[in-house]
Amino acid sequence: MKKLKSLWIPLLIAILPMLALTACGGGNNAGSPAPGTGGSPAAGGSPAASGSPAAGGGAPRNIVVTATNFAFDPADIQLHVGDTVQITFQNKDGVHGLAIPDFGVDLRGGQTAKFTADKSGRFDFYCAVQCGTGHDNMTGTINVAP
Ligand SMILES: [Cu+2]
Repeated sequence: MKKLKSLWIPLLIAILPMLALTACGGGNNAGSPAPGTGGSPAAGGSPAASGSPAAGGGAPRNIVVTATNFAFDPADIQLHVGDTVQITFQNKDGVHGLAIPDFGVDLRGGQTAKFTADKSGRFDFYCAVQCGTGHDNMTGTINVAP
């Protein structure tokens, strides 16, 4: 018995550091993506300094239009010339569509489109699905400021 115990202790001493090394290796692998992603915001730091990251970076504005029976929310969208918009259309009540002919947008529920407001003015949008008695009232306006 004494000989067995004396064999186990060196074995444990040999195994424990290996377990510790494995744990450390895993930690290093998990950590390595973080410095990579941390590097890119530093490179793109200048738009933040301008105070308007969305405008400076050219990132699309996300707008969600929700339809109910029988209205759009929002029914009035304010943009500036040059804005790139990612517009998502959702049906909350009923089945409707969103058509913005001036910008080539024609969406059904759950769909997303991207367009650039390349001209100033007031542009109507309306429901693109014959949805019932209130269908003709389902209109909205996009106001693009110069
Ligand atoms: Cu409709």
